[in-house]
Amino acid sequence: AQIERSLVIVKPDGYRRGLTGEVLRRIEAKGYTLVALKVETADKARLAQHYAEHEGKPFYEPLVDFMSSGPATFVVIEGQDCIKGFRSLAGATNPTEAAPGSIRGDLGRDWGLAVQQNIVHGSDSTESAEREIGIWFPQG
Ligand code: YYY
Ligand code: MG
Repeated sequence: AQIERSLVIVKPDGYRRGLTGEVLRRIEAKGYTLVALKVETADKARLAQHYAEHEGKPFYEPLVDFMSSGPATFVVIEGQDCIKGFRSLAGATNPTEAAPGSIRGDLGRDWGLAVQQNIVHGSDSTESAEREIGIWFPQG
């Protein structure tokens, strides 16, 4: 257990649906701190870096198209074990399967699209968090 930072993204679907405040509220209610925050339409070059592990998978192209489709909110959060803790707040990747009580379980659904529009991203390890924070907040 240690104080960590994680990169959270409120994805374009969350932004369009007006759920940014609701996601930030849950992060703060959990006791994590907001360290940095910006609203930006992601460019595909940075998204390619961010999602490098998924390159070549069937959902990769629709994922990058979706993620660059409009503004998203990029947030660095901090707290004890916040990487695992935020993944728990977010719920399972597929919003239909995500447990009620989680962000994806309470607020997400299957829209019949080529990619899961599941409202949030959260880093999955300390290595990913460091790498992803460097991509979206290169100035530190
Ligand atoms: O970390 P997490 O976001 O929960 O899932 P990943 O397996 O890293 O996939 C990234 C992103 O890709 C996911 O949030 C939605 C989309 N996706 C998809 O549309 N269909 C899949 N079968 C797997 C992932
Ligand atoms: Mg992931």
